[in-house]
Amino acid sequence: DQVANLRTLRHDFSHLLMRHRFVIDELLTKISILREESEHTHSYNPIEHIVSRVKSPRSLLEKVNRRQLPLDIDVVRTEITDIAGIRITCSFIADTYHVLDMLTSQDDVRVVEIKDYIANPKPNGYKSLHAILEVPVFLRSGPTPVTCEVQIRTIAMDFWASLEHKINYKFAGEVPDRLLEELTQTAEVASQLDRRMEQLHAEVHDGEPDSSASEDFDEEA
Ligand code: 0O2
Repeated sequence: DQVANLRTLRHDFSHLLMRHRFVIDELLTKISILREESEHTHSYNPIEHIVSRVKSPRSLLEKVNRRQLPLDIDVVRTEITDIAGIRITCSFIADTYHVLDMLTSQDDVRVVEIKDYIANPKPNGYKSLHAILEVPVFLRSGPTPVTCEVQIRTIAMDFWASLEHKINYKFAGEVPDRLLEELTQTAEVASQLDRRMEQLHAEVHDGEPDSSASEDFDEEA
């Protein structure tokens, strides 16, 4: 009986992960349409690159344990909203808000939550726009809403966040104070860079289409 229960649980969890792969596919299609249409209409591509991941079973279980949730598929599905994750990197701050707007104004996209860490950075200096979106995935049983965490940030924010993540990992969360301080200062330098690059861009391209867009390299999602 216990073995049968375990099998069902395992089957349900792998189905859950599969649904989250599907929601990523749905959202990547939407993002790629927006990107191509922007390029076609405005000769401007607001997106630099996109990466996506589905949480590994191990890190999902770790999070379930950390949050002290029961191993119940419905609880996990509703409580853990970042099983699917997409990270979009843009050149400029204005682009991050623009991309978020374009995505969230679509009829079949429901906004569960938005956290604006660009306007309100975390104390360590972390900046990014986070949106928990719910999108229908069309399964054999019919449309099924599935959530995905979309993080949108500039190249400078992404550079900072990936280094900070590596440093945290290296020190297993116990980062020496001196490094923490240095990191918070570099976050400010990254913000200055963003502001200055945006000003420079506005000065050079004031109202004029970006003709370099068509020369971009292809990127992988
Ligand atoms: P991974 O491996 O990237 O998925 P929760 O999602 O419940 O754990 P919270 O605070 O409600 O936590 O969510 P929040 O603030 O929206 O942040 C979730 C994700 O944002 C993290 O996912 C990171 O990807 C990123 N993030 C948030 N804060 C920081 C930060 O200070 N530095 C860096 N580098 N990234 C951050 P995970 O699950 O932690 O990791």
